[in-house]
Amino acid sequence: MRKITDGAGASGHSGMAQPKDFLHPMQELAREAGLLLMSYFGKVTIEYKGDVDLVTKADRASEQLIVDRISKQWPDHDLIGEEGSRRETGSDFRWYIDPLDGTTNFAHGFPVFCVSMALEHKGERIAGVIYDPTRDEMFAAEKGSGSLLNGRAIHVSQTAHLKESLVATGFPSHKRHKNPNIHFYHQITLRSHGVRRAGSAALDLCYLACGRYDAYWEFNLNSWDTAAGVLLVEEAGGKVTNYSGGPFNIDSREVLGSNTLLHAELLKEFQAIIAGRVEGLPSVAESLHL
Ligand code: 2AM
Ligand code: CA
Repeated sequence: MRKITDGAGASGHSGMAQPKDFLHPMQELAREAGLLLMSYFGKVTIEYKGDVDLVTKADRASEQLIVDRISKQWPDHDLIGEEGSRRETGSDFRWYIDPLDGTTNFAHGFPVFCVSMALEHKGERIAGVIYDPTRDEMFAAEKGSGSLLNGRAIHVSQTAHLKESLVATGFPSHKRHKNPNIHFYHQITLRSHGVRRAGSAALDLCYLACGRYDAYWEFNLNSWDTAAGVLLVEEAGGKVTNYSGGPFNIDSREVLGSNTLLHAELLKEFQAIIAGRVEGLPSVAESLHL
């Protein structure tokens, strides 16, 4: 097991920094933020950040809590949070914080949302934690050490064919007219057991990591949506790339994850959809036998 030091535990003998486990404090913080979200759940006041991009008091309170704790414990670490928190000092460490992933669900009382946090060291994501307070499910991964759900190792599914798979995707809450995902949704629905769109990218990635889903894709996500979840999938034996099979990049507008076994088949389907080789939709009149 390889652990990364934050330099806080320098040894008197060797002068070498001692390994420091970030996962434990990260999980404690995610749980605390998740419980804070629950105290607002069902009684939120909705504001509008953009077009129909909902933001609630809970998003801001959760981010404030997380940023305050990180700043106290690791004052020299950089961070980026969905609700606008930024610290960019050139530190080797950088946090990605999504204080409430699934805000639209949360605002409507639909219990699919979570807290997501990842920690990067010298450009490599080394730890990620996602906590779903509605089910008390704590997903955690450390680079090189596997993924856990409530302390137990998790693995991606063994489903080997798209036609036997359950897949997930998501749609953004604004600029919906320009999102091409409905075409992918249609085609993959025709070729699988179904495509779910539950509204939290971070939880979608967790569910892929623990085998509830066999694959997942989405357009136009931000770094805080994917940073922890992608590590969870990879550490659980899954694969995450862009739509051409190239390496996933944290700033990429494309994320395609699978249980590894399905990846080649999915990439083939995606290339066909991008090239326009698709099954057309019957007209409404045709479907209704009018
Ligand atoms: P949020 O709930 O934190 O906003 C929905 O499938 C996923 O997309 C959620 O994880 C959601 O995160 C994210 N999302 C919602 N609106 C978005 C937008 N306009 N751009 C990018 N991601 C968005
Ligand atoms: Ca988010």
